[in-house]
Amino acid sequence: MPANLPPDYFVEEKRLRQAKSIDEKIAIIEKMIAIMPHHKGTDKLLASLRAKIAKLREEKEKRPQTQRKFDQFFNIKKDGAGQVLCIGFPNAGKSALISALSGEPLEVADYPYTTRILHTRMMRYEDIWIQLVDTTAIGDENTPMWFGNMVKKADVILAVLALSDALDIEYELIIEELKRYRPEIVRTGEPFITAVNKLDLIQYSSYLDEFIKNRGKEKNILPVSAEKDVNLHELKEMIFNSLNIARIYSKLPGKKPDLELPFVMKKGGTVLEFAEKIHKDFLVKLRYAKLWRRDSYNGMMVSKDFVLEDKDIVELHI
Ligand SMILES: Nc1nc2c(ncn2[C@@H]2O[C@H](COP(=O)(O)OP(=O)(O)OP(=O)(O)O)[C@@H](O)[C@H]2O)c(=O)[nH]1
Ligand SMILES: [Mg+2]
Repeated sequence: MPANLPPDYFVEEKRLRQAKSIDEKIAIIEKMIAIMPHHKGTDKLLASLRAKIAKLREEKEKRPQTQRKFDQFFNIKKDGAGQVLCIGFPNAGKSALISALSGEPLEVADYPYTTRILHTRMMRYEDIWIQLVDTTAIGDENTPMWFGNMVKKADVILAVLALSDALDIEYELIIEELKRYRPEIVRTGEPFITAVNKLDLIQYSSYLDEFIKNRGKEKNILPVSAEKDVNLHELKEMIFNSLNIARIYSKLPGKKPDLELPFVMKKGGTVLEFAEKIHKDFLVKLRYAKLWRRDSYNGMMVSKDFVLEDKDIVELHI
């Protein structure tokens, strides 16, 4: 028996093909079921439409878990004083470098595309922790899953290049990729660092000299060796400076300051912004603060809009 479907049905069918969300799809199929004539000739069609709805509902149930898995693998939540996204071509030594900086091992191997998902390690810098994110190499099939999103939100981007005769061209390619999501990346003041790893491969020294000569002025460029532990402390310092943060220590009247656990804020923040971090009530109650700063302030009274610097000690008064 022919189904004799009305034109409306086909309109909905077309809409279904263009629908994006699961809810939208279910609503359209329900409408199709309502529109279609119900008789023996449409039994099969009806059954298949109902099966489609059931499948979509099932998919919807599963979604949150899938989303969680995706986030866990490719969309890393920030932690610590800032997030450093480490990017580069296969075998550059991203994982080796992050392992060395954090003291927590990651899988390192001499074949390309060893790292298949994003991993995080916490790096200690003086009295704070900084989050380092190890990534899948540029060119890995998983890289499009995280690249744009993570590049946009990173507090610092750390490009890792292996010392080789392709240094200059690889640097160019990385900049091109980054510019798609952070067009300002080549500007000074943007949090961007280039680590030229495998400094120990001395057969390529001349390429490094040339690279530094041509690019040295552009950005924070630092030759390092993850394996031989060269310039890793300098790299940590560069990362900290690029984060552009200030550590502020709070002090209670009549007590010693708490030098164990600094509050971390963006550089250029005021006394009031610091107070607000401690408790939102301070926003209205704060009257003034006293400040200790090496070599200059020694418990001097400062106003709410006073700009704080790294390692300031602050006593809030309400
Ligand atoms: N000579 C030398 N080799 C290094 C250095 N750092 C890493 N390697 C070696 O380079 C190879 C690749 O290191 P990985 O850390 O796995 O590189 P990756 O950038 O994470 O690579 P993918 O995960 O594939 O993108 C390994 O064989 C490391 O032992 C270094 O400073 N000097
Ligand atoms: Mg790796």
